[in-house]
Amino acid sequence: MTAPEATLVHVERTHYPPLLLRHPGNPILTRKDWPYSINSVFNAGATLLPDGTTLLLCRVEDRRGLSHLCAARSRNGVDGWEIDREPTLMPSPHDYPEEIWGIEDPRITFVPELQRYVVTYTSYSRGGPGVSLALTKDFRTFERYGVIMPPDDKDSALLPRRIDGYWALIHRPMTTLGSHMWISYSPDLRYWGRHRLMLEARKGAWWDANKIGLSPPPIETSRGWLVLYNGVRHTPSGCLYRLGLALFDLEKPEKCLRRGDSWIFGPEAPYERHGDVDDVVFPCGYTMNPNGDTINFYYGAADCSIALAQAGVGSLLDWLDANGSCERRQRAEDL
Ligand code: BMA
Repeated sequence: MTAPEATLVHVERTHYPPLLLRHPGNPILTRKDWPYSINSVFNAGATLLPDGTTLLLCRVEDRRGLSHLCAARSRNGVDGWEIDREPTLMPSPHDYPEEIWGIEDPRITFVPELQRYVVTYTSYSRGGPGVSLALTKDFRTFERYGVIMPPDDKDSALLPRRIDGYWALIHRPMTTLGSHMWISYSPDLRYWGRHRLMLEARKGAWWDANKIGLSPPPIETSRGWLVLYNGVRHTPSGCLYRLGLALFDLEKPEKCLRRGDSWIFGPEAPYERHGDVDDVVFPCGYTMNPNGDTINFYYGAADCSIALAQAGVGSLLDWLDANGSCERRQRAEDL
């Protein structure tokens, strides 16, 4: 006898206890919420402001297909969003020609030493996507540093403190080796060097075989930098974007301590499965609740809306202990 559908769904869920729990109000922001005409809103950077307000710096795609960034603020990080009436940060191709086709996918890092938020974002140039950087105190005015990593490069975020005296930037250049995560160092946020391969896309049938890239900025824990990354698998019907977990050494962040084998979150809900780009979950930001454990991940769903999922740092680390293994150390000739 065939089991009723509800039972099948239940059985499937018990086999894979979810680590990231979707908010019942998802998607929490869509184009219908916007005070001006847009095509879509997705892939938002996130941070907490000094008064506890959640700020999302959202990627907004206009009806030409070009993206800009727009800030949304909420007291509880879930609803009651106050959205800037006009774009907050527009591409400025006159001064920054690398932004000719828009700016996308911001990540926000608050840097105590600078008392500034550092925003890294994709600048879409004629040569492809590159990494740009801007500083802000209030998300109203920005000091642009321009492009800091030439194309093809994206999925970047700054660590919140210097490592051994140098700023550290994680990013995802596309090289003939593939689309892997790298880390680079700088004395001043402008000049970057000491490039190191950090985490590789796997090969063959793996869920993260074709491309990987940093999702939100790394989360500093007592055991290491906890990194949520997006992994892409090419399929005959398109790309599948899912999320994996890895842990890196606190003082040598290119050193991977553990990497999970399976993905921990993938497109399942209808708003993740169907949109302008089907089957995409793409977090660019997180905030930490006052309890110091619950993380709010803000993710773009199917390149159409913003959704929220929560997880505990402790449970993510426990999962890595049970399901992760030590990465093979990179050999110098890999570079
Ligand atoms: C990636 C990025 C994201 C996007 C995703 C799915 O390469 O460009 O901005 O959400 O593709 O289209």
